[in-house]
Amino acid sequence: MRYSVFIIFVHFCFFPFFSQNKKHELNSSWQFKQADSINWLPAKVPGNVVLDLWHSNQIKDPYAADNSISLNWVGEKDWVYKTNFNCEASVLNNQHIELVFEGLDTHADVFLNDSLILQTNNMFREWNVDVKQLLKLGKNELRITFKSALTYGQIEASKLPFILPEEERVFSRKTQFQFGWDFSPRLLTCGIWKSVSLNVWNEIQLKSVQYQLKKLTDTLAKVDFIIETNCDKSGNYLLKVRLEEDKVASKIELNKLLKLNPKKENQLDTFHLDILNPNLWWTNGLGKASLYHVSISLIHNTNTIETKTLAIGIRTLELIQEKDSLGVSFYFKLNHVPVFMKGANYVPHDVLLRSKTEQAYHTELQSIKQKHMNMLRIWGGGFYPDDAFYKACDQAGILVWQDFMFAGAMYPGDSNFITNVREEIQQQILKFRNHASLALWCGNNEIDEAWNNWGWQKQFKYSRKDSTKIWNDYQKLFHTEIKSLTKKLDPDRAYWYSSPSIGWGRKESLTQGDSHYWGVWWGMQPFDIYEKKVGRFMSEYGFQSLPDYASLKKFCPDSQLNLNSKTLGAHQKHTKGFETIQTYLDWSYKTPVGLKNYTYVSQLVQRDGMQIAIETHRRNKPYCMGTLFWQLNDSWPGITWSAIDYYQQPKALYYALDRLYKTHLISIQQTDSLINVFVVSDSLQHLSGNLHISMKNFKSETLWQKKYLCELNNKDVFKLNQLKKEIPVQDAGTYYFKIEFYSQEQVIASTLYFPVSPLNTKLPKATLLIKQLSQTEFEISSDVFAKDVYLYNEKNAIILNTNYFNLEAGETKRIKIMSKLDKNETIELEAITLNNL
Ligand code: BMA
Repeated sequence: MRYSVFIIFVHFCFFPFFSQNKKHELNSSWQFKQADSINWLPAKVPGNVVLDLWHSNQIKDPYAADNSISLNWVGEKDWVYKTNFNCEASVLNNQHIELVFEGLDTHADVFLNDSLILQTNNMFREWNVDVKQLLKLGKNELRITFKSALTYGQIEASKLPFILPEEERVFSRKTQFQFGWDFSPRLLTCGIWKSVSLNVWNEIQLKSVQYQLKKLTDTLAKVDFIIETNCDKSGNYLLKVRLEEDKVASKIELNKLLKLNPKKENQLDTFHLDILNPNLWWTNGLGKASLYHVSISLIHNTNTIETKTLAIGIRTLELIQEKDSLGVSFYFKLNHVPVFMKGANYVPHDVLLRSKTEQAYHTELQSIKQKHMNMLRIWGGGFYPDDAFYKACDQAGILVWQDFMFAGAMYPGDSNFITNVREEIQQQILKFRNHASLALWCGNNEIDEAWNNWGWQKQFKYSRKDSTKIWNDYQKLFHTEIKSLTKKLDPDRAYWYSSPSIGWGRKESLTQGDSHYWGVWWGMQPFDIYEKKVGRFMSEYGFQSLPDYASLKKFCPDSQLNLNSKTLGAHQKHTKGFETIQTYLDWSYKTPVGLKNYTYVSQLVQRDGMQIAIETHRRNKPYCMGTLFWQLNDSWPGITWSAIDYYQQPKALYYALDRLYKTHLISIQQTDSLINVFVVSDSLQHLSGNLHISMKNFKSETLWQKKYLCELNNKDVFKLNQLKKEIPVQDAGTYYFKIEFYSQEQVIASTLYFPVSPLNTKLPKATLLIKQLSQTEFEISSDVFAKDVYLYNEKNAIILNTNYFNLEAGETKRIKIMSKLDKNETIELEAITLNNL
């Protein structure tokens, strides 16, 4: 008896065959210091040096006041992080022990018990070191030195015979916008920005699973799972694949015997599966984003060694670029249906890389879904999103245009740099390629355009030889290396070299490829130029506004709440930002008194501009098949092009998306003699109904009205020309049109249209009545037509179901507070309307 107990003990301690593969996090007890200091301070991992300095009271809140501008020194220094951790026999006895860094920012030397085990140079890569031989039973020390990315950049730049544009940032594979951008401050972090762990395994490891759709008919989806294993020991293993659909009881379970050979790295096995009558994954607005949940387990005898789970969406997606009479098309076909893309550009959620929870991504994507979007573009100057972002997009039916992280600069082409990038790209492809929401890989943001149009050749006085070398390096990276990696590892996904492919100053930018139109803002052209500059796929255009006033108060001391203050100056990163806002504001509005009112009007200006762009792009389908405004969100509390500010407060533009991106849109365009009414439909269904047009004065009395039959075919644009001379003559500043599209007694779409700009609209003073119905519900009405009613509470930032709306005389509108309130919290609403400014 005694003997057998001993045998079992030995077996478990020294031959832990087929035990579960495990991950032990090493995120606790970290300390940090400046390299030449002796004072260690507590550090948080994942995190970075700026956050740690702030939390240790060494620097002031970098988001507040003008504190960020005095933090340059942080990026100039070297920093050290260390932790001690205990290693127990249960860890040490595993055959493979790997130290895994999910993200190190950026130039790091890693020491385990004083041995240099790793040198890193890319914050977008995961690093994995075999530490079995170096780990000790009991106490171990992990120490990481981070060298300044600025110093690194200087050294690398000095090795080249020419200057690369943006040379301080291009040598470091580090998030580029931290070096300073026009929507975000210069704030250079370093540190352990993602989780650290010890991963242990024995005999066999499930390395990756790749999902591939092989064939799709109405009744059958043939899918493959390509399973990659690492194996030390020959043997028979069981692979169990389980697939179940979201909220549907039926499931498929399949087992497969794997015969694996020892020491055969990265063995691939393919698993075929037939799914009968599959439910397809559709984008928001076209159908359900059906997902199948797959779990793949590796089993030996009855022990589960490792399990991987993924959610797959069954769909086909093609990027169609075909020559036509006007140029070359650029649109996506989802399950063989051309889809008009409606969305925005997504910038990093935080310049200080603070982590974001799965729940926060989910809430964000559900809100985006409610705004009828179906695509986001992840901009190439930031960082790759978390897997949780992609999961939330899969669930919400939002496609993702994924840039690789290169923006507005020329990058080196030496073999070390290329090898480093190759590894980064490979890791990102493997990480995201199974997601239904991933639409396209894009090489970079605005590099092709910059090289051809931004005057660098002159500015940097390149010789012919230098110029050829820089351009060849560009082509090597984006036209050869990255392209071939995407083709090899993710063959069914489209690859697009650069967004945009042609700069906005050139006419071809409007006849082919995707287009960034910056004639508005950068070119100072009026908003109605958008009506003329329509490309095949508008992937960037935008206009700035100030954040919500309650948000301004969060980072700006009261004494600084004016446009000329140091604080607001420090939060406006565009050199002519305030001037540009003012110029456009002057074209349509009176400059209001006080910052609160200015904030409000700046948001109306932004919304008006984006409205012209979005409506024009949608009216022009199928010539134009996508509109993504710049930019959805913010990386810090700045004065930027965003639709939602850093504190998650929606701006007027975000609320306006309820109408602008809705499946059916009514849009008006005036000529000298006509009022053209368009009804745009993105629906797959035919719809017939009536279009009611009425002309009303500001007491909301009807001056004229007419009804028209309207037949909307599948994804159609219906156009009606209304002669102006049929309409009673009136001073154009005294009335508005109300247009509604009714089908089966329901209002499918509606809009209000003002024949002249707000500056010339003679709005009467309005008396608004706000009645509180419950803690979160209100009713609001007005004695006369009230334009752009903005409801707010200065002390509490709140989100409402609707805001910046119009109220007709006598109309009562129900308003709901959507933000979470404490049980006994009472919020009073105040209102601004354009009538009373
Ligand atoms: C776009 C982007 C960014 C920039 C924005 C606003 O083109 O690609 O580089 O922040 O313009 O200027």
